Amino acid sequence: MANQRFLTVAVIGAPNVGKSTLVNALVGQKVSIASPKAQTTRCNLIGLMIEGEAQIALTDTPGFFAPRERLGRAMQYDMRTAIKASTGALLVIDASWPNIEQSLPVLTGNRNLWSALVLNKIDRVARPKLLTLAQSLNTQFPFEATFMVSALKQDGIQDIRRFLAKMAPEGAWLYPEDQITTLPLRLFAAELTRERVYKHFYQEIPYACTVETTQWEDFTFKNETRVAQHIYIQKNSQRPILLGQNGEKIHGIRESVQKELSTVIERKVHLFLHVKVRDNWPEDKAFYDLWNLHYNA
Ligand SMILES: Nc1nc2c(ncn2[C@@H]2O[C@H](COP(=O)(O)OP(=O)(O)OP(=O)(O)O)[C@@H](O)[C@H]2O)c(=O)[nH]1
Ligand SMILES: [Mg+2]
Repeated sequence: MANQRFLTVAVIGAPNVGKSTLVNALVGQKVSIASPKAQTTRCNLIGLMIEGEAQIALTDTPGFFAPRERLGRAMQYDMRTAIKASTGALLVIDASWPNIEQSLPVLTGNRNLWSALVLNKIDRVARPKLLTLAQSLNTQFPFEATFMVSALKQDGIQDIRRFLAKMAPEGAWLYPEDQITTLPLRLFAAELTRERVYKHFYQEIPYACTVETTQWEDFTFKNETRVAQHIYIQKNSQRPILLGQNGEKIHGIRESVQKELSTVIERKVHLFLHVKVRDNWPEDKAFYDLWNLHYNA
């Protein structure tokens, strides 16, 4: 196509403000998992969208927080890498619970990229309060534009898409037209399972768990795929919680992931979940390599 334009944008902000939900809404399909638990996103994930002649690579990033452990440091390092690699940033703020102190310093340290402000979750906030918030933030930082959206209800998303297309400089598309993510399917499948664990075991499990797809076998002639995954937890006492009585909890997760994965890959999926206790997985370099996270960040 003539006049191609290409842009890389980092979607950044505090944990739980709706960055992943926004990326999914912009892409038009789920590419990144979202949950009510803060620190759901563990590494940068690229979602791709096309608007007119522009292809936009949106990097969903882990939220800003002060890390205490190795995994947290790796997550923060990854987020900063995304900012450095991008031409622009969408700074997402939860308008129902704005936490600006955490957000602005990240931008002021990166003056060579433009930023737009996205006030998300407007479905929860009265209009006058939104306008005051937008005004106040714009006096604190020179944003290119301000958007008020509900990523969850897909309200206001088209305005951001049009804006991003306008900001995209001339340049060849880096990805094929029909590609929506750079995340390999086996990693995405593992994320789907982790998302369920975060949603169903809000209190008990999330940070203690990680998921790995250990087997992926396509039976093309039957239009079926066999997927096996390990859910790693850190303590034996977490096992019965995750399994539930007679295994009903883990079966629920299995059914639900199997169904979503079948829809995504358009073939029948047989999913096998195995719960493993490995207390030191957050110190295991193999997990960092799998997700392209920097082990010694
Ligand atoms: N009411 C409302 N809830 C939203 C909206 N956008 C996201 N959420 C919810 O906010 C929670 C966090 O969403 P995520 O997309 O996971 O947030 P995130 O910023 O990616 O979070 P981390 O990856 O943990 O940093 C989820 O429960 C979403 O459903 C919105 O526009 N309105
Ligand atoms: Mg996220």
